[in-house]
Amino acid sequence: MDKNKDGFLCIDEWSEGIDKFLQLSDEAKQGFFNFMDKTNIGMVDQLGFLEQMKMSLVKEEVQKE
Ligand SMILES: [Ca+2]
Repeated sequence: MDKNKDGFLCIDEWSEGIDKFLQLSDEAKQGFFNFMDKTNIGMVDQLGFLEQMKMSLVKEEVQKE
């Protein structure tokens, strides 16, 4: 995902990476990117993203809440 190995995902890296997990429209990907970009730097922390993906997958399996 992180092509230039800076530890962050820009929107292009993000968009390409998301395609491997989910089928989303460009608008949805942009919205999700903005949601994950908590510091508004135009980049998403790759580890934070992978954690989120893991957590959401676990949540879907467990369905406790
Ligand atoms: Ca990068």
